[in-house]
Amino acid sequence: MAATIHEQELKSALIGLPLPGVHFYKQTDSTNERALQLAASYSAEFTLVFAEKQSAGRGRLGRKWLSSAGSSLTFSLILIPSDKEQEQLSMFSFLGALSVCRAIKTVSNLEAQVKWPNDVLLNRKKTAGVLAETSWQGQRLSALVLGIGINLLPESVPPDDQAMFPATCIQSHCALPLQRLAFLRAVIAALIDLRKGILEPAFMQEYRSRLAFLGEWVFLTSQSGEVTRGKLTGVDDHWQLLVEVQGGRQMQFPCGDLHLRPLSIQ
Ligand code: BT5
Repeated sequence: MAATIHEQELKSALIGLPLPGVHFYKQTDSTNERALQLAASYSAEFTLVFAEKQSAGRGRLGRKWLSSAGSSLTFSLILIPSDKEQEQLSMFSFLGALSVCRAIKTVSNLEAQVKWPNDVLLNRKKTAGVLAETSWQGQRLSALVLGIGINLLPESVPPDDQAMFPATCIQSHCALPLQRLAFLRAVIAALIDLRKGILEPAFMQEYRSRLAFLGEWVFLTSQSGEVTRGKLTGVDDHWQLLVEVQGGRQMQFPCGDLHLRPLSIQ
């Protein structure tokens, strides 16, 4: 039986990180929901909302995120994008995914990849997901909530029939036993560091270097069910996915309501 975390352990594990507030829930519906509620009245960058258990964890487009107390990590951070950053809010989802990749490298020396736009993969299977949601005061963006769900230990991996893409957990790929709080700290530390350079070319470069399925044939399925098939060739300077379709034509896809799947994974 995986050990659950208590509030004091969480706070002790994060000492020294510049977090203005740490909100712990033994159980809640969704840390994104709690963080959005918090942000509606008060927002300070890097406020953390952590839950040991979520009863209504959510993914993008109303999908569900499944997690398991004691073996997953589910948390949200409040971020305050600058005016310039607000021009490209999708960068923040990439920030979440890259932070998990960096933490995986730090803690286990494994090279994770990102399935565009923001799923973290190990050995071509999903081990973490990111959900960015915004909080508005009238026309003004007051905060962005970055929710991250990580499958750390084997109990966190959902059954095959509940995951639309093959799933895995980090522990399955490394021999050393993983500590959940140490891993959480590594993700948040990476995020704080990467956040500083989010508008710099190096940030995009790091994202590109982790892009999964590069050069492979992929399917892109839109919300309406429209399917595009082509070869994934990269990400352009506006964070759009580049896919070469039949006849050599290059198509661009903005970060949005698309589902990507390589032809090799049916
Ligand atoms: C995501 O959505 O991957 C974003 C997940 C974000 C979860 C965090 S947990 C903390 C915070 N609070 C929340 O309520 N949410 C955030 P998406 O790309 O739409 O993927 C969702 C799909 O992944 C589901 O429809 C399932 O098929 C699959 N899935 C669900 N749970 C999974 C898991 N633990 N591991 C792998 N795949 C999963």
